[in-house]
Amino acid sequence: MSGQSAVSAAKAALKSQAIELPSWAFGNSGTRFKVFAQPGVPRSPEEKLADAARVHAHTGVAPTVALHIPWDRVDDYATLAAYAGDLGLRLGAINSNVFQDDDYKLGSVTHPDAAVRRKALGHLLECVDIMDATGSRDLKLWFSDGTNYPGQDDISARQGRLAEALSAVYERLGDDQRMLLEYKLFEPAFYTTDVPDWGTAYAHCLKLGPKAQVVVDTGHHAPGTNIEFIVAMLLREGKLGGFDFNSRFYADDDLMVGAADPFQLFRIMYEVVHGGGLDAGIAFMLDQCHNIEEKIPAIIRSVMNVQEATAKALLVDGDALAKAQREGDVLGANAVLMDAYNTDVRPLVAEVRDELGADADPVAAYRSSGYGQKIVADRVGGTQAGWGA
Ligand code: AOS
Ligand code: ZN
Ligand code: ZN
Repeated sequence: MSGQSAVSAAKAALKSQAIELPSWAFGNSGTRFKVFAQPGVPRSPEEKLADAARVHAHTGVAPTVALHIPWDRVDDYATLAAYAGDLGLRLGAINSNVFQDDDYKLGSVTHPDAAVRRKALGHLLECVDIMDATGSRDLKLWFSDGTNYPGQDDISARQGRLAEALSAVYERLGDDQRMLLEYKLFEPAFYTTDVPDWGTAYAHCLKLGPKAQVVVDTGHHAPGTNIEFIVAMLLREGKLGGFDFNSRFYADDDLMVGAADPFQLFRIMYEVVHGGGLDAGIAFMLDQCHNIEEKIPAIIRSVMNVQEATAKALLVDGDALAKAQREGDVLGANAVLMDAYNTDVRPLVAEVRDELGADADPVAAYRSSGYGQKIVADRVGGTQAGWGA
């Protein structure tokens, strides 16, 4: 492809990319040491959607919002979906929560007590009811289930209990719905985690069928893990359902995607682009918490980081790379990738946003919009929604 047509193709692909925002990123969050409350944060799911609409207005590529149940519980989900529609948004993945209840101390769907397992399954099925009302395609499942001590429970039996619950949820899914199974190395369980890695998630999804796919949360791996390899493998097998993007320095830090390691994000997006994943229905979700930084501009920055990494991945000269690889030109092949990574794509993505009717400089546009001051003035009183609220 000539330079000019490569740029046009990249622009077209960037215009159709959709990055999903997590409702909880707009609320207060923190660590187990302290939640630093910020003025102006949303007090309701509707206000979270209003903030998300600002992010979409400025970036042009963030049209969907993931909900977390019960943090975003409302009486009528169809009304909430209609409200999202009025704001120019759609409701995205429904995230279940079987980790914030005293009953789940020893697990949820893998708990040794069948009554607790039934309660957890009831919640997961309720989440599918909510998907029916919101028109959401994806149910995102993350389980905190695991054990802290050797001998605490039967590792294999827990896998059986997990499979049983997943299969009941799978049976309940509609034709156009999917379940996305998220893995995480550890935490809150420290000895065993029931879905600790992509292999475990993949094995369950493979048995379940085509509507079950794996979610790669970029913060859920051991240091040094080659995440792009996992992405390439899952994509080859048709089992990459989505991403929870964020950055980690140490554990599940949930920092802004592309902040800690933009090169890793580029390598991941290169595998997505190369494997045909931009048009494969993959959900490009953020899963972040903005504990000390201002939330809306941080989310705008995160969307831009994903977009810039995607742009660089799209600019990799595939023909030159394939030729260098065929010829065993190790340095040449590496140089092709590095040339794309080292390209300043900021003018390109600014043009894309401009052509989408968004803002060339979204953070500056947000700052000059006065929205930040308005929500601080308007949102006084009431209980501010937050992580875990
Ligand atoms: C937890 O570590 C996971 O990343 C989940 O995606 C979780 O549901 C989300 O982070 C909201 O807390
Ligand atoms: Zn996640
Ligand atoms: Zn996480």
